[in-house]
Amino acid sequence: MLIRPPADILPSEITDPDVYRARRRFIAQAGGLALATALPAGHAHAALGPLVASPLSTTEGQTSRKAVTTYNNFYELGTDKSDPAENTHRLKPAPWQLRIEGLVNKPRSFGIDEILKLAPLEERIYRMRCVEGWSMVIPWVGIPLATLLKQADPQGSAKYVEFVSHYDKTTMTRGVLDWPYTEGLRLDEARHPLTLLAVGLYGDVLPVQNGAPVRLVVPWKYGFKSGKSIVAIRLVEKQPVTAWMKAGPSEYGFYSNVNPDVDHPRWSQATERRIGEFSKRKTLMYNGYADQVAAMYSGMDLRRFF
Ligand SMILES: Nc1nc2c(c(=O)[nH]1)N[C@H]1C(S)=C(S)[C@@H](COP(=O)(O)O)O[C@H]1N2
Ligand SMILES: [Mo]
Repeated sequence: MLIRPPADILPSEITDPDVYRARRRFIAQAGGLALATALPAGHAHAALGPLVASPLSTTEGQTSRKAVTTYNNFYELGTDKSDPAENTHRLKPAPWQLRIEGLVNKPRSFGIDEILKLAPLEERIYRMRCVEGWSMVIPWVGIPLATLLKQADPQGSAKYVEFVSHYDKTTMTRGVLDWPYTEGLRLDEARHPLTLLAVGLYGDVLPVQNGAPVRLVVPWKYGFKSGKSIVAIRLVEKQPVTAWMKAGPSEYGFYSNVNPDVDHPRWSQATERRIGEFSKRKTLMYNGYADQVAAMYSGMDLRRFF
């Protein structure tokens, strides 16, 4: 195995008094070596360097790192929850380029190291609600997507943003979905301060199974809106048709905002099971982010625009 398992990194190697050097090391890992899995809890922040704690974070208890990194949906790496963590060799997260294209005045590509330099890295603890009825609380690390979009200078005609995930048919799942995995947001949703471009979790470089090296996190929408391992961000005029909309137009709408009052045809969305808890919780409107996001949907029929 070429990549040293992070569990083998001794605390003495990562307790660096110079936090700037620690941050640079994180950048080197994220941009070059790419850690396959996460460090043991407790050593996480030493490995990462300084993170800005976000006021947007929830104070709820976090889901265990173990669950966050072994109970995943990443169909390119297999359709069982345990598959992605077992099939990380199917995706090489470095080197990586993320293109911003379409209706922008400055189309360009970013390496991961360039993305990390755009803004201070924030830790944001977000609730995540999967459309299948389970939820987690995850400490993400990233920068606002708005910061990256600004770099490309979107044109006035851009109204939506399409996100394209990496796909390699020689190593990844065939069939199931119309690959590559694509997702979409309205431009105001993409620019919303809660929308995060994540490069890490639990203080470490993003594990492959969680969407290395760069994925989207949109906490008021069902989990599938948060595309993983993104290679292209495309500004467009018309609402994109996403991979899940193609697969099941009656089950997966474009908006997919968490809404306890609008059921999925196969599942009630009124309650959820927080991974690690026994009894169910009531699902909150917009996953508990209503104060921040409800205004974007005022006047819309949420049954029609589901
Ligand atoms: N490329 C890609 N992105 C994806 C998926 C996928 O299968 N492929 N699954 C989605 C779904 S359904 C969920 S719930 C979240 C899960 O993210 P996590 O495994 O980091 O918790 O990723 C989303 N992003
Ligand atoms: Mo999901």
